[in-house]
Amino acid sequence: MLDTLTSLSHTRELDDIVEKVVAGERLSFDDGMRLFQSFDLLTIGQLADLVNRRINGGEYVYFNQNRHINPTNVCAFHCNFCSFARHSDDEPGAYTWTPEQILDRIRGDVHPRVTEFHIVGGLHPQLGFEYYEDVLRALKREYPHIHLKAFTAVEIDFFSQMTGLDHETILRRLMDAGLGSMPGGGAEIFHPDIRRRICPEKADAETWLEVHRTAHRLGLRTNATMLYGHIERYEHRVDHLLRLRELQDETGGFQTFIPLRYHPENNNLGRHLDWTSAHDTLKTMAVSRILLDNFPHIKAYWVMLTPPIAQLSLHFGADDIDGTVVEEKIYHDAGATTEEFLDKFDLLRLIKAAGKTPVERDTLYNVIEVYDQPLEAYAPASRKTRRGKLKVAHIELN
Ligand code: V47
Repeated sequence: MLDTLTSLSHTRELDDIVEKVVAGERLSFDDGMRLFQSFDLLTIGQLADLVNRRINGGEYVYFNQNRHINPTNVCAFHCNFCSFARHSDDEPGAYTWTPEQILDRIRGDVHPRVTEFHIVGGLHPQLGFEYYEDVLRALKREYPHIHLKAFTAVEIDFFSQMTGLDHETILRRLMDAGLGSMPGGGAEIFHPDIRRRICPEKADAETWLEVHRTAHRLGLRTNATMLYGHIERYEHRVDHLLRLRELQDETGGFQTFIPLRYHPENNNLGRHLDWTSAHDTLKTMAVSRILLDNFPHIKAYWVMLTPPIAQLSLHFGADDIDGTVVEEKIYHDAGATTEEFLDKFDLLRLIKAAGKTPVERDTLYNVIEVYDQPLEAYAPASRKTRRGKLKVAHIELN
């Protein structure tokens, strides 16, 4: 394996790092910097693929049938990268749904195979913590079998400041209301030089990590993210990834890491910035997989990346593409042109056309179904011609 990888290495500049990864050695801060600084994308991709194979076998790619819910976009904080927030109920476009309005809104699309609600939103200055508990309770009452992955560490810290209760008490109360796990948002970039410029009011790195540490201690699994492609430099990305790796060594409670590509439209930061490149996106995915050697999964969130780049990411270390999503606001307010919903067949097709086997999972990665038959076996009638032929190129039918 070593010979193959080093002989395929294009520039040879990464040979010593290739040797370390092949030997299963952990990479240092400097190694991480050299990976980001290199343009030898194929070597980096191969290394990420090797790590993915080691951790996940490399054949399976996970997805779920989920629905995103953003209960309010009214937010007390002013993050410079955010296009979703409104700062008062009166601002044009501001909304807050009552728990009943949420139920009315989702009823039409929650079919029996949906296993997860992903719930994040604004930090509403007046609603009070009880509103957020009520949202969880209402969803759990109507859908007791659906897992609630809800509220970022930043939201948990905001609830704590609002009520004077500590993080543990807030988390326990939310668990009583139905909380099953936490998403990875709000991490942005941990380094204070960047954090104070992009989200000065947000919980700092230590607080974000402490909330996740507490959640892990209480038995909750959580995810982690990194917002990249704005004013941060490579050193800030490596610092961010290594802080996550350190906490994971301590608790083992993270499931998935999701690199989030910055979207520059309709926000303050975007007045000075354009979209980062596809090359940078694939490299960031791959370097994340290589450095986070203790994270079980790396997610290529298709809404944020576009389905074609999410598909390519499956050969650059990612083993998950998120789910059906249904309704998405945070990225679409910031310039995303992707769909908000892909159905199960779309996801199967995307994964199978990359030569991988789709696995439908629940939030905690319990396997629901392995789709190892040819794609045709899963096609609904709407995807076939009147003669019963599948409307995709024959070359995809693997
Ligand atoms: O925390 C906000 C980011 C996050 C922009 O855990 C932006 O499975 C890019 O965390 N450009 C929320 N990013 C989304 C999130 C997430 C998404 C999917 C799955 C999971 C998971 C978590 O979105 C925020 C912030 O980092 N964000 N604005 C923007 N303009």
